[in-house]
Amino acid sequence: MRIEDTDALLVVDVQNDFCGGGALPVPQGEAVVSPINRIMGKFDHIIFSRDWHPEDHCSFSGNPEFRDGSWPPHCIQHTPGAEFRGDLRVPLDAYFIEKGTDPDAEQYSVFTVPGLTERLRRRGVTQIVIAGLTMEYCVLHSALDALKEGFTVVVVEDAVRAVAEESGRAAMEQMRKAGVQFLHSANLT
Ligand code: VGL
Ligand code: ZN
Repeated sequence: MRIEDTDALLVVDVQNDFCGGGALPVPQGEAVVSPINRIMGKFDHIIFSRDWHPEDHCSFSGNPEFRDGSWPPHCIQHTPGAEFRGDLRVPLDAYFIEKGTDPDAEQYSVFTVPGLTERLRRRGVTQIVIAGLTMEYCVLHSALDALKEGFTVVVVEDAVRAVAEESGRAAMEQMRKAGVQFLHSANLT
């Protein structure tokens, strides 16, 4: 696929906590960095999201004073775990989104942050190319919402990783059925 100026690259949650040594490590999470760094320069529009939780976020488990969520505390605002993975290229003129900031809402999708669709439309973006973490949560929900917002969606198959193999495969199937196209980074030119 030839990348056009109507394409935007969405880099989802490539943060320390989702990589080796982090609080919620995804198997081979850090492996998404090199394909993302490689394709980034081809895009006119780049969006980076971060999972950016308050320390009492409803998705956290383990601390009885907290709620009973399903995740170990991760990506807490202003902690090293919430920073971008160090070897990820992050151009300063990109657009940055922080999600998961409401203590009472999960907010897996980047489209839960107001204004993103309008911002992209104003710049003539019609297609969103997604890479990052994690396949069955933030990538899945962002991809499905992007379709709902009227964008076409491509997922870079070698630049995403799942929390677990089986749920990752199911998410891929769900996205395919919804109309998401999967492409290898080598086929983006
Ligand atoms: C995510 C689990 C918990 C994600 C966020 O970014 O996909 N996964 N919070
Ligand atoms: Zn989270």
